[in-house]
Parts: sequence; structure tokens; C-alpha cells
Amino acid sequence: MNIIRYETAGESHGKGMLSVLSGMPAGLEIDQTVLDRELARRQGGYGRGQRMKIETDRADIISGVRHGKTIGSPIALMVWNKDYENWKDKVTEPITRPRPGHADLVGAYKYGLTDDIRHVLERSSARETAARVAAGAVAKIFLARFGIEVFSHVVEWGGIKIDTSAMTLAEIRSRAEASPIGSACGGTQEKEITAMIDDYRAKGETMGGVIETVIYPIPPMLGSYQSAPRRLEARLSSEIMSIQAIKGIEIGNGFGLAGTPGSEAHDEIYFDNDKNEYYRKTNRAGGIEGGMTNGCPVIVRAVMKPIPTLMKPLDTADIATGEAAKAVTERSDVTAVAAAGVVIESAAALVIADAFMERYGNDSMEQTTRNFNSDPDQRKFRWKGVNWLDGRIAGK
Ligand code: EPS
Repeated sequence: MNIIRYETAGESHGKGMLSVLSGMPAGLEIDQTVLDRELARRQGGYGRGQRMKIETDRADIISGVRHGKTIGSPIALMVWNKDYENWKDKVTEPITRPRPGHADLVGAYKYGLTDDIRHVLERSSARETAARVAAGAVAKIFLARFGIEVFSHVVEWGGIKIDTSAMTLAEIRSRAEASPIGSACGGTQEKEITAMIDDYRAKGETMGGVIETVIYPIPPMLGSYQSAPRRLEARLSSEIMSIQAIKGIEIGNGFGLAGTPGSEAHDEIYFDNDKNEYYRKTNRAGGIEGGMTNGCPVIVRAVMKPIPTLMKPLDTADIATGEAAKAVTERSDVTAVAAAGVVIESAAALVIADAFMERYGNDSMEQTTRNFNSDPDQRKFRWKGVNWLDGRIAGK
């Protein structure tokens, strides 16, 4: 990221998780309840483990905000780990049995930490995403000031696909927000999925899934084709793929485009003379063409692999003895796919905030708003298609 940047620090059982976010203009009102609501959402979702019962994540604003508004300086946000009290004086046995799929084995050798894999595990833990969500919540507050919304829903759980083709965007969002699995399916399918998660828990298994993130409304012309690092697909992918356990990503019709003839792969352009606007009837591109938003909803799907900490441990080799062993079992979640949706929203919000600042940004919110409002072409590409996602959704 270019103008908006952030870094996180913190270990899973250390004092807390810190994020430092820079580049936000001065004068943005920060509502603490929004930060804490996002952190609470990240803690939720069916299938989470014991740790989430210990923590009540809250963002402690350390710097960058005075009297409720940003002042242009780096915003440091601290999420204190309540569990630290239980760990600070704890004497733990060294971990020498790396979990396949985690950072354990290679991380221990890379950093010369083979005496105890816990040195690796503490930082590679997905607990780090609490800090990302705190920073992402600030980006969401910023985007909301310009009418930009980001939400996600889980479209596949352990192989069970959720069909949202008969639902509007608004329906999907409200149903997913009310669901313990973060999906819009409701009723029968929700029960089927929660029963499957229970079954996985009983068997010592873990479960992955696919999350769809929607950014809409979103202004056109964010991102650029001019240089590779400015392309919006690249920026979104990079940020989302950096989230723990995310193994694949697609934008719009993504991988499906391989089997689609060109005549059915793109979104034809129409012009409404009365409204002086361009519009599309489909959104196969997922709202991005040539690395730039085109006014249609930005659609990103990402797959989260099953968490590598299994209670039914996999084969491994003990790095102290070289002997065959079973991987270490640590307290963990059966699945955290719904929580990953909140983390992806944060990642997307940070990227979009960065691209927005590139086009309209200034050091103050006042001037940034003026720049945005005075853009004559900003409404020229407003999405007015009947269907928001390749004709799958009837209505708006
Ligand atoms: C997590 C906190 C962790 C894990 C989980 C995510 O807490 P603890 O290790 O104390 O149980 O529950 O991390 C992983 C599953 C992982 O593999 O890193 C959190 O706050 O989201």
C-alpha cells in the first residue's frame, strides 16, 4: 500500500496485539463502538475455540486521535490480550513436533528457534488478525464517510455450497450478519452446516471454506492500469493472500472464466442518454477492469484452508530426535471461516482506502471530501445493471 500503510506487532500470548496505521487524513471522527464491534465480529462465528471465551477484544487508541478525531499522525491501536495473565509466568514444555500446514517447521529453522517451536507459533498465530481488524475498522469508518460499504459472507463450508442466486445484495448482507456461520442460507442449510462443524469437532477435524467479499457502493476509477503495483486486483490479492490460512483468491467470475467464451466473459457497455451515464447489465469482471474500479460491485472470493492445528494430529517428525511422531495439539478452533470474512473485509477496506486516497486524498478530511465531491466523472459509471453478479442475482 502506498499512502495508507500499517504494521502489526504482538504475539498470541504476549501482552497484546498492536497495529500502527499511517496516512489517514486529519479530521476523521473515530467512533470507538465501530472499532469494538468489528473486533467482536472477528471473535464470533460457529466453531471457535476456548480462547474466544477468554478474550473480549477492544481497541485501545494509543495515538493519532484527539478529542475523537484523527490528527494526521500514525494511529496506534492496542488490543490487550486478557490471556496474557495466564501465560506470563507459565513454564511451558518446549514444542518439538511441528504441525503440517503451520509455520512451525520452516519457521523454526529459518530463525534458528529449533529449541522451542512456541517462539514461532506465538507470532504466526492468527491471533495477529485482531490487530489487522482494528486498523481495518478505521479504514471502514473512512470509507463509510464516502458511502463505500464492505461486507462479506461465507459461500462454502467444508464443501457445502451456499446458493445466494435468488437474493439481493441487501438480503445477503442482513442474513449473513445475523447468522452464526456468517452465511446467507438460513434455516435448514445452516443447521446442516453447524451439525457438520459439531461432527468435525467430535472427530478432531478442522474445516475450511470460501468467503465472498463485496465492496459496494464504490466509486469508479480507483486503482490504475499505468503500473503493476497500482493495479487494484494485485493490491487486493496481495493484502488478502497475506492473511493466515488464505490459499486462493478470485475476482468476479475468476476461475470460471477459463471455461467461458469471450462473448460471455465480459460486461457489455451501454449508455443512458437521459442520465448521461454508462451502465452494465452484468458484473463478470467483479467490478475491476484494467486494474481500476468500473462502478460495479467489487467481488472477491477467497478460500481459507482448514486450520492446521488438529486435535486428531497428523504425522510429523520430532525436530529434537528426528523420530516419527504426531504433531503437537494446541487449543484451537474447529473453524474460523466466518471470522476470516471479517479479516478479509478489513484487508479490502485498507486497500480501497489507499486507492481512494491516491485519487482524492489530502492531509485533511475537509479537502479530501472537497476533492471527491468535485470529481465530475465520479457518477458517470454508476452501476445500474439488473444483476450484480453475472446475472445470478435478480434485483439490486
Ligand atoms: C486466535 C487465537 C488463538 C487461536 C487461533 C486464532 O488462540 P490460542 O492459540 O490461545 O487458542 O485460537 O489461532 C489459530 C487457530 C492458529 O492456528 O494460529 C484468534 O484470536 O483469532
